[in-house]
Amino acid sequence: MVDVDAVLEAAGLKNDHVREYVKYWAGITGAAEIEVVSVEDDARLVQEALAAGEILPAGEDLYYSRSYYKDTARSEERTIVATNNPADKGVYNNWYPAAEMKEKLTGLMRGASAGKTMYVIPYLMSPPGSPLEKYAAGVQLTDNRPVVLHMNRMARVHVDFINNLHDPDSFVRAVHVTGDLENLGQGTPDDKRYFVTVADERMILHFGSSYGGNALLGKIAHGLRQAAYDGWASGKFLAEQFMLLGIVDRVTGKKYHIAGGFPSASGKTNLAMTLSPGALGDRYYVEFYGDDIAWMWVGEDGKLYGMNPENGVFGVAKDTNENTNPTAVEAIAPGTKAIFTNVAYNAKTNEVWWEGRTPNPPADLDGWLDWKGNPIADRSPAEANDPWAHPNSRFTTTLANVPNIAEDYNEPSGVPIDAIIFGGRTRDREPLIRAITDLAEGVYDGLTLGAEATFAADGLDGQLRYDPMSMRPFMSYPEGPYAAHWLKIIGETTDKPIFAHVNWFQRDAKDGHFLWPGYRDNLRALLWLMQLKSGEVEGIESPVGILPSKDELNTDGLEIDPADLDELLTIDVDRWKQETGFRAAHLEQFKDLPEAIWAAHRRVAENLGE
Ligand code: GTP
Ligand code: SPV
Ligand code: MN
Repeated sequence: MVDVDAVLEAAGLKNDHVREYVKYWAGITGAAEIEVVSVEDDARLVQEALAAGEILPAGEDLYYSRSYYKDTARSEERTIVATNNPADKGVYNNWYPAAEMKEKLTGLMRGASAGKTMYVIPYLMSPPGSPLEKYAAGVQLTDNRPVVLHMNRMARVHVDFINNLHDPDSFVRAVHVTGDLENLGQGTPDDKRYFVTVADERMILHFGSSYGGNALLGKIAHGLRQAAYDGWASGKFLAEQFMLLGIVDRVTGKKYHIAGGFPSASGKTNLAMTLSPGALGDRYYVEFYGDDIAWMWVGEDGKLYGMNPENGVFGVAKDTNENTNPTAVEAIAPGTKAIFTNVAYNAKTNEVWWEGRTPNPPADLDGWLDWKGNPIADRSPAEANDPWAHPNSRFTTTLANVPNIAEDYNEPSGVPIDAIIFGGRTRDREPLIRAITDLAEGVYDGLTLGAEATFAADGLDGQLRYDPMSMRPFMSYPEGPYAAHWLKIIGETTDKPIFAHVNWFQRDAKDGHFLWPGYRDNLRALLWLMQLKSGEVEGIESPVGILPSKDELNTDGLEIDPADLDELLTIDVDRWKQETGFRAAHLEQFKDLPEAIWAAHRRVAENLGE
């Protein structure tokens, strides 16, 4: 048994509550060694991981990692929120009693790190000094070195963050045990993976994965599930799966900030990293704050403030290239210490590749391995069309590497939020943008956000898979109180953000092409929204919000078929009436939904002539 006290003392870890916590779980997991990590240790840990073959070189200060082939994405079915209060059960949070889950996870973790090093990662999910700092401190324990390397990039990692806590007992206890990945029965009735947030005890227990949100516990387990619960329990803030960006107008000198929720893999990273379309580039400049999580609170001046609790980007690799996302390409260039996971790798040249990186895959197959590590050159004809990279393969890089990172991204004050936008993948009905000025109607719109039903989700034609506020997989408390908490927080502002629903994914009914070019041109819709808010344009009232008139939308240099633009800026009332019925059924699932939300629903239905 390791002398935990001696190791923690030598590492300068002074917090007695942290010491007790580490000792307890070191005992349960049976780890052979304990090591406290600060970000300064990264270079050494990288060398150790390279020497052990856990990561591979991928160019100058770039690294490649591969996860077990049955462990390549966040698992929604195995994710649980547990508390001591059965009233915390919601429709989406997969609630279980805390005592049952703690016992279950303790059993699974017992002895499961035997022979391994348990890394102690003190972290902060906020800029130091933030008004929400007390909700941001955590200590992750993990028996997996590549997970440590990812945490060093995604969170602020330093022993000082938990030595100097205002309340030394107020930190999230986040235990990650990898488990025997080859024997966990992933996807079978005997699945042994459990990803549990014991929200009212601020404890996270994840067993059975080394990938992404399952293993980097600062990110969605703490940054979203735990923080959303804390924000509600304290009545002080919102924690949402939102991107956060700034728009600088070089002519007027004004700066706007927009936060927005799009379901996973629906364009948050791309929007937050976007550059202005060429013709507008002299005037407008987009600044990156965050691409996956925003915490929002009301400032003393009555404005809504927001900040990105993360310190890095865990971005979808697929289709990332110089045209779609040049900023991302720069953020993962040689020298950035970025880590690529589950993309294709060339063992001879150390290059990486993924679908959409270049129009065609490398012609010379020599040395190329697919994401599972199998040589591409040895593929059978039946495998010839399999992707080289996993569709959910990702890159990990720190915020400081993003070329358009906002100068003030690390400021504890956060930034005032002018607008909150929602957007999903919707092939019809949803126009390019519709603005909503009423608070309850804005919250109602977020609660009815959805993305198209795919082959995986059974649904009626035209019906969405609803993903309220893009939080469906991260919801930690019931939906009725969630809506009430939104109304309360934004209701406390004296300078309200404007709401809007955006859709970059509308398609032509006949040939299926995207009506809107998307990517950089998305800025045009956001600029109109800022002009509407400041009264520079009026827009056109529709039953479901205010739409831009064709003259108001800045189309300088935009290449679009005028008929497509017409369609993007009109409302299909019949489809909307059908949607209203689906929405009522969706909202009826939620207990204690505030009357203000139902009233908003009825107003929209009446506007449509229902
Ligand atoms: P998570 O990290 O999973 O939460 O996802 P995200 O919302 O950050 O998604 P991301 O920005 O990585 O986008 C996912 C996919 O959407 C990528 O394949 C993009 O190429 C595609 N995409 C993003 N923006 C647009 C757009 O404006 N138009 C079109 N057609 N596709 C887009
Ligand atoms: C998502 O799935 O929405 C992500 C990736 O952002 S993960 O961190 O794995 O949840
Ligand atoms: Mn996400």
